[in-house]
Amino acid sequence: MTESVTPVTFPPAFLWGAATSAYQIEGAVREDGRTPSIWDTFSHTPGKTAGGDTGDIAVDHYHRYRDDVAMMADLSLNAYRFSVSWSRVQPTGRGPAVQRGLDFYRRLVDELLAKGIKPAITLYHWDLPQELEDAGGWTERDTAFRFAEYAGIMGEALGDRVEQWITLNEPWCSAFLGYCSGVHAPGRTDQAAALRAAHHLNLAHGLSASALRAVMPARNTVAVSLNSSVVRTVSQDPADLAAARKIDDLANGIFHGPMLHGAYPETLLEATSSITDWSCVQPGDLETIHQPLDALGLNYYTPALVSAASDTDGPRADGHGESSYSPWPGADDVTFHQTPGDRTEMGWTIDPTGLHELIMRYNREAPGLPLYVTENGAAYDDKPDAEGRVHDPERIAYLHGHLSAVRRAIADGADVRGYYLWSLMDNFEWAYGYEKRFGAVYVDYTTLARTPKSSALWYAGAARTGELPPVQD
Ligand code: PNW
Repeated sequence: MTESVTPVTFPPAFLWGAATSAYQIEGAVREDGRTPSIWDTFSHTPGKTAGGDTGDIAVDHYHRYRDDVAMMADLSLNAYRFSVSWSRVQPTGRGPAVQRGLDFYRRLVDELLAKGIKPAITLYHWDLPQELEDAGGWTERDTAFRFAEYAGIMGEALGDRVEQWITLNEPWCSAFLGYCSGVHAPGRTDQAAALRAAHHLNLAHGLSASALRAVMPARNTVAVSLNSSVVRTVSQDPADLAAARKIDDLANGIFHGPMLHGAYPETLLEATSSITDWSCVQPGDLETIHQPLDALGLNYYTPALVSAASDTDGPRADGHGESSYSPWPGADDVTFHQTPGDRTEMGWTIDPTGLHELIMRYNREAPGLPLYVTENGAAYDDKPDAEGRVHDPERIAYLHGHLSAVRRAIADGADVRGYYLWSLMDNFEWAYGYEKRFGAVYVDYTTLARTPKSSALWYAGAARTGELPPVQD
């Protein structure tokens, strides 16, 4: 998998980070005033997650954060992206903040800063307070305003010490896996509701960006992390290109359209017109959403390959989990194909060229906007050997391939400022529970002991030197 023999060197200020999210690692779900989020409810609903796994304990980061930060420092990381559990801070999703909840994040941030690790906060990584879901969740316009209020609370509490802020993580997953295919919380299967949710997430982004800026020092940056699909076609046939356009609109344009250009793509509005009249878009919303961003976060795992013509009897190959409901409203005439090549444990094809393509695309779409890869990584079936060491050469090859693609994009003129490996350590992989291990650090789920895999040591070498260490095959 080594792509070149010359050293692959990165800019000196490059951020070498790792990422996590609150529900996937914290545990302590009933402590210090926290109330259930939609993921507590969902994971405790029989049949929703593999093995009935929940985030009740997860990897107990809430109690082990000090050791976890020390481990990051040992691995030479200079950046860490984590998310805040909204219902720890505002248990009902409204009203005054719970001090003990805020205190946890302040302690975590202070620990990071003391070790020279730059924190990046994601405000929403899918764990909506259950009370807000009971009031309609993201299908309800008011949720966007509640989110802005919460953003203001966080900005006020930590804006003096955290420079990098991310409003939403992968709003596509929240809207379409949560409200359309139902494989994620809250598990609803309603196409019109999902499109409404997408708009309200956009609105939440815009409102929260303003709320943050109103209370934070001007040097701080506000970004969003999109899962930004790379959509390819099996042929250049016009019908296949139209199919790709449809998926690109539903995956990307629906979010970056309003966020970067102040409008939904016309082709999206047309393709979904039999599902919704988009009356949820009220006067002024597009201006609110179209905020100047300070940076854009790209999460990338695998490309999509589509063609026209329905193949509704065949297995769906879009890698979005098991559901008889599609997460693509208005796209029943599109077929997803498996991209050829080696795959990770998720069944996701490994294709670093997709990451290069994606970065160059956003470099064109948003000229001058600094870019970060806010997630990239792979799940493998890792097991400790007799000495307790975990060898994961496949993950090293994956990281080497994708970091080389990032370096190529920088050489081609893209302003990529950092990379956050998903994930720092093995954790609760949503509907897949603890079955899928994305960590650079291995977690023993009996003892919760952490052991850096060989990929973590390899990545530490890159972070230390700013150069990718060689890959031994
Ligand atoms: C992202 N899909 O999730 C999330 O941001 C992480 O929390 C997660 O652990 C990681 O990627 C690995 O899955 C995704 O179906 C989940 O396209 C599903 C999809 C994409 C991203």
